[in-house]
Amino acid sequence: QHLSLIGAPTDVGASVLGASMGPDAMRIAGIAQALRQRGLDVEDRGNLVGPANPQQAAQGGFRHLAEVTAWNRLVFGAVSAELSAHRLPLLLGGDHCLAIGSISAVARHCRQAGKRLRVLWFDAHADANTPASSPSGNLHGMPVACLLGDGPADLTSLAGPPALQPGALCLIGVRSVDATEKRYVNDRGIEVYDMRSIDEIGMRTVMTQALQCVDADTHLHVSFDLDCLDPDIAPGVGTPVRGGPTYREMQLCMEMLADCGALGSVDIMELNPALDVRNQSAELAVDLLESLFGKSTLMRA
Ligand code: DIR
Ligand code: MN
Ligand code: MN
Ligand code: MN
Repeated sequence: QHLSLIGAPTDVGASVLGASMGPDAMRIAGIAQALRQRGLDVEDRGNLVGPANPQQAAQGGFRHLAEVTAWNRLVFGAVSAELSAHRLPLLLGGDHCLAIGSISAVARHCRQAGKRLRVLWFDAHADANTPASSPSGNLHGMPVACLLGDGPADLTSLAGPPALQPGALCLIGVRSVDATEKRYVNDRGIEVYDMRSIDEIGMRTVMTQALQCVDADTHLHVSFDLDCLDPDIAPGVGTPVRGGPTYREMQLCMEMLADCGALGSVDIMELNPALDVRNQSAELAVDLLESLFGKSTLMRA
């Protein structure tokens, strides 16, 4: 398997500064070497170069819309290029607004290749605000809505029509949802496994259900916001929320994703080295990615 690392060092969509250092922290944690040890052909494409963070207040419901658009166009181009070359793009964030560009590129690729798209969105948050509902104007709180077609045209139409139908999407690990997001997610019938469902039915059943529709013709995209994890094990994020999945739960989750054999693209987002403790969240991200790409303790039947 051929894999390309794409660094997107920006925090223009976030509330807290520092996610711009995420890609290099994952390199320091040995991401390329770890994945090569899995037998993958890994190319590190380096970091995209986009506009600086102007650190301005919201205008018309958004913060930094022009810069967020510029970054997402860069990500869209870089991810599209890897997919066209039959390489698996692994986007190193950077804040989660960049999933708009990444998943828009994947959606267009799937349309052209006649593949069904399944997106699993791992996050403490629903990321389903619209400009009208956002409490902050931060675009990292809006990518889910933008991908479903609700947001500024610059961001909803990167791939032409909206990237996602509600049925393609599944949110996992959610535990901090604004009242307006609750209604948005509910009205559209989006599949959600919040922390309560993980508690009640367990990660194994959650993943079995989330992957039920995945078949040989499916392109599986994993968009992983590191704040999905419990902050006790992943403190290096801008908006931590207590009560996330444990290390073992997320390992199981990654191993089940590897077993399904449909993985086509990945975002690993919101790592904030300025808030981390000795790069442990970056090292955890690398550890989980190893499992996502097939590392297991034993050979299994
Ligand atoms: C909040 C926080 N719902 C917002 N969202 C975050 O600003 O829209 N997403 N932190 O990762
Ligand atoms: Mn392909
Ligand atoms: Mn989040
Ligand atoms: Mn997010």
